[in-house]
Amino acid sequence: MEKGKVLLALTGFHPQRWRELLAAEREVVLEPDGPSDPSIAYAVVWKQKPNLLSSLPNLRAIFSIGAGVDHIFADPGLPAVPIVRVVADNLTQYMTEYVVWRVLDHHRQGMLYRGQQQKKTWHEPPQRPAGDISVGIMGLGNLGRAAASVLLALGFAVNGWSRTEHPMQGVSAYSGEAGLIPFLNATDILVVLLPLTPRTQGIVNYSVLKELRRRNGLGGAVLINAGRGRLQKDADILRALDDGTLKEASLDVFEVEPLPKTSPLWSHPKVFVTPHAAATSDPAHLVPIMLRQMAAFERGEKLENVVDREAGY
Ligand code: NDP
Ligand code: OXD
Repeated sequence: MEKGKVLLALTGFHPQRWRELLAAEREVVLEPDGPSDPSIAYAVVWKQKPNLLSSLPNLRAIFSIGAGVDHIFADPGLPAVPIVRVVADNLTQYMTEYVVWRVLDHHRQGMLYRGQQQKKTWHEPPQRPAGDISVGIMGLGNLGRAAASVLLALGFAVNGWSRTEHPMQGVSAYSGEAGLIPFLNATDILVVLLPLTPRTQGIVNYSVLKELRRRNGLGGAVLINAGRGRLQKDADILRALDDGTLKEASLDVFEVEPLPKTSPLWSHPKVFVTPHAAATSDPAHLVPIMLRQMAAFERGEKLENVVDREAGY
């Protein structure tokens, strides 16, 4: 197969570094030469413009620059070519760091101590062992499993929830709709690492949060969402924080991003906000993986990490 040209179509990311790195091996353009440009073989995208890819006659594959692909499926004119998502050690490592950082901060009462420091209060609250706390990972996929193994090594009890059954040593695994309530009932700290699909949209709502266990040590249930903002209902999280259903939350993603300045989440004393920064897409690590895949595809090999269109992730 002939060496194909790359269309780089990024919204919200500066293309320069991606372009330079892709250009080491490929011809790269930022716009097709007309709506049915025959020269484009691959599209490397983040939130591509709707219908941009729909009539490219020789498009072979679409590469997401992130692990999530909801931004690609948002396009009503998506052509029927394989969609490849990011699975990369360095992105997985970033996400593991974020999850472990936030779990430890809630477990070791970081919010309480930051408040005490502001008031110059010298007070030591009771401490609990990690083994008293169950961390429930909603979305026990590539990122969820990596975080789970580090949390297990730290001594936390770990539960996982996935669409299909996935046993993992040391993790109490739940799956499907039937597994959701038992999973929540056994979870003190809920970590959301689901993809956004029609089945998961809005799943982090008040009635789900109400099912969390609030038994051991933490003094309430905790939510950590690093999956996607539209998995959650921001208003339900606020309600849950204000009536004690939730003790605290760490949110990296929001229904609307950037989080509007008017959102009460910004200044809520029980909320820790990061700007969709849990695991960044670093072109220096991700472009070589894409280039390797394109070259392998042209040698007749199969693409890896191809999205299941039916499942939507
Ligand atoms: P994976 O596809 O490897 O894992 C997804 C997991 O979610 C799987 O366990 C899957 O189940 C489960 N799942 C999907 N749909 C359902 C459902 N309806 N019910 C129950 N479980 C479900 O994805 P990754 O781990 O690589 O990434 C997860 C998400 O993290 C991405 O889609 C993205 O949205 C988000 N992300 C956020 C970043 C950030 O910076 N905030 C950075 C990177 C990713 P099963 O195992 O059965 O397939
Ligand atoms: C991703 C992201 O999906 O950064 O990789 O959100």
